[in-house]
Amino acid sequence: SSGENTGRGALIVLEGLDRSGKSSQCAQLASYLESQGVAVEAWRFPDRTTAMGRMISSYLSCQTDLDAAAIHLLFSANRWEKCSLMESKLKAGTTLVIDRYSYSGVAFSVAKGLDLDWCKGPEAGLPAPDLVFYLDISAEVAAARGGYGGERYEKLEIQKKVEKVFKSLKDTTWQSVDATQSIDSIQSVLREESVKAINECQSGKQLMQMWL
Ligand code: Z5A
Ligand code: MG
Repeated sequence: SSGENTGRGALIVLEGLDRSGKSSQCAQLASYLESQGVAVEAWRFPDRTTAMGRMISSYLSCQTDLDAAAIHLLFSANRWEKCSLMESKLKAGTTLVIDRYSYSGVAFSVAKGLDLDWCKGPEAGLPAPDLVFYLDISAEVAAARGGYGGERYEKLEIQKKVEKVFKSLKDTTWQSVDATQSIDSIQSVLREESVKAINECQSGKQLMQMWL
């Protein structure tokens, strides 16, 4: 063999309020990176396809009710059940672009009244993102975008509280992007910054752990 180490993939997360544009941006970013020859997969949390994911989905669509602490732990467990796969993909050189992560987990539960440190606890030790794009939009402007569906948190009052918590979680991995710009303008920022992050990971930047 050449003895070359091709380096690991980057963990890139998109966060933001409902209707901030995360899903649209994730899909476009992943296909752009792929077109550039990057090994990449687009993921999302909650992953509604697992047994735990189906319980979460039933809760979000208001078909079942759950204690706030119980649903918090389910969202977290839904990330933990994908943890070893996440790590092995990253180690094998695949970049992951993930729609929502631990920040959403904490933001929604704290908005419902749970304690911040308690909420962070079960997230600690998950792979930490190398880069978080926070798609910044006010709850009011987001609400005006086609209106909300019928899921549990799709209400202005809740979204306003979530926005406040999100902003308190900002750390050094975060890049806030003005999400009221055009889809294309936002996408070009995401592309440029993602390529930088991927190069850093390729050249040996260590994978960190969440909130430890
Ligand atoms: N949740 C939680 O409590 N705990 C957790 O740990 C996790 C999640 C992971 C489901 O999430 C709920 O679970 C969520 C948080 C909670 N509840 N809430 N709120 P989800 O990810 O499944 O939610 P979603 O419904 O798929 O995504 P979204 O947040 O509603 O939307 P988005 O992905 O941010 O936006 P989008 O679908 O890309 O775009 C929305 C619309 O805006 C669409 O019509 C676009 O065409 C339009 N759009 C997008 N960008 C623009 C720009 N730049 N300009 C104009 N219009 C735009
Ligand atoms: Mg979405």
